[in-house]
Amino acid sequence: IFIGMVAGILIGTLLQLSFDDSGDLVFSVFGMQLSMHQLFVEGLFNVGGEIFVASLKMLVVPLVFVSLVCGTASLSDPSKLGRLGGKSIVLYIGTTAVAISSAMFFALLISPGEGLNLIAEHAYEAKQAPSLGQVIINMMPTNPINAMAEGNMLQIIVFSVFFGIAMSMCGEAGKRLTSVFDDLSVVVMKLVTILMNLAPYGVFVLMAKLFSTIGFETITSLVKYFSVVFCVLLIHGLIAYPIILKLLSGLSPKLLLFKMRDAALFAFSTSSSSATLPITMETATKKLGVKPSVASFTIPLGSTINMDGTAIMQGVATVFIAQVYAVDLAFSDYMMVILTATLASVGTAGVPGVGLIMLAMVLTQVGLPVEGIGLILGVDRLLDMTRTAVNVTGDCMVACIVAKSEGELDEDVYQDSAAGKEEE
Ligand code: DAS
Repeated sequence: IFIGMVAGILIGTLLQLSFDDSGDLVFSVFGMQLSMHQLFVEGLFNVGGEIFVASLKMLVVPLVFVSLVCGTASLSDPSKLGRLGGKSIVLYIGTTAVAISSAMFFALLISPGEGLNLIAEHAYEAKQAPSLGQVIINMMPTNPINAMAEGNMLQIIVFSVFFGIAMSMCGEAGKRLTSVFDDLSVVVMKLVTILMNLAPYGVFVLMAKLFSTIGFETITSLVKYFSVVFCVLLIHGLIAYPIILKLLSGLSPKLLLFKMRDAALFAFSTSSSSATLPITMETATKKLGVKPSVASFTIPLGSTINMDGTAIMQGVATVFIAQVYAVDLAFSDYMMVILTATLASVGTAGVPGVGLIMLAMVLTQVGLPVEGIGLILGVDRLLDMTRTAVNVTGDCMVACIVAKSEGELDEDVYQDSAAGKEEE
C-alpha cells in the first residue's frame, strides 16, 4: 500500500509539472482527440479513485450493523456494555481535549497568523451544525432502514446495540439468530480482506489524482499554518498516543503504530474515517487482538465521535484566524474553543472535509469571522488526509485500552508482529 501511495504521489506530481510546462498534451486514440488530463486525471485516476472509495463505503453499513449485533449479543452481561460505552466515551472526549489544548498551545507559541494580511480567496459556505441536545435526539433512529440507507452511523449503532441486547434475551431464537449473524460477519470480513488486496491500486489512483491537481503554490502562502498543524498532528500521533497507551494499558506503542500503518495509509488516502472503518476494524481484531465484542462497538463509535486530528486543526485554525483578523481572544474564549470543538466532534461523521463544518461552529462560538475558513481552504485537503490518519489511530488506541481493561484483548495476537498477515 505504501508503494502504491508513493508511486501515486510521484506520477501525480510529474503529471502536474508536465501540465505546467508543456500544457495538456493532446493525442488521438482511434481517431478520438484525447488529452493527458482527460485520459489520466479525469479518466483513470478519477474514476478508479471514486470506485475504490465507494467500494470501501459499501461495506461500512453492513459491517457495523452485523458486527455490532454480534458483538452486543455475545456480551455475557449487558452491564458490560455500559462499562464499554462509558470508558470509550471518556477516553474519546479526553484525548480530543488534550489534542486541541496542545494545538492551541503550539499555535500561540508560534503565532502562524501574526502579521499576515491575507484576504480569503476561497468563499466558504458555513453549514449550521446541530446543537449537542439535537445530536443526542438525532441518535435515536425513527426508521433503522432509513438510518442504514443514509449511513447515519450513530443511529445504526443505537439500533444495532438494542437489537443485539434483545437477541441475547431471546433464548433459542436469539441463539439461532446469533449464529446467522456470526456467519454474516465472517462473509463481510472476507469482503474487507478482498478489498485490502486491491488497496495498493486504489491508493495509487487516489494519490495520483490528488497530486496531479493540488495547487502547491497555496501551501507556500500558508507554510507556517500548514507546518504547525502538521507538526502537532505528528506530536499527538507519535508522542501523546504512545504515552496514553503505555500509561493506561501498558501495551507497546511501537507495535500499535506498526500495525496501524495500513489503516493509517487508507485514512490518509481516502480522508475519510468512515470509509476506512472496515480496515480499522480488521486491524483492531486481526492484528491487535481486540475481541470483536469490543471492537464492533468502540471502532464505529470512535470513527464518528473521536476526531483528535480534526480538533488539532480547529485549535490551530482558530488561533491563526484570530491573528490574521487581529482579534484578541481571552482565556475564556480558548476554554470555549476546547469545549465546542470537543463536543462538535461528537455530532459529525468521519467524511472528507467535515472538520471545516465543525470549525465554522467553533469560530462562531468565539465570535470569529467564519469567512476566515476561506484562508485555509487551499491547504486543507493535505491536512485532512493527515488528521484522518490520526483520527483512525486514536480509534484503535482507545479500542486497545478499553479491551485490555475489560480482559478482552488477546495479548498473544497483539505481541505477534505478523498477526493478521496470513489473511492478506
Ligand atoms: N476527514 C475527516 C475524517 O474522516 C476528518 C476531518 O475532516 O477533519 O475523520
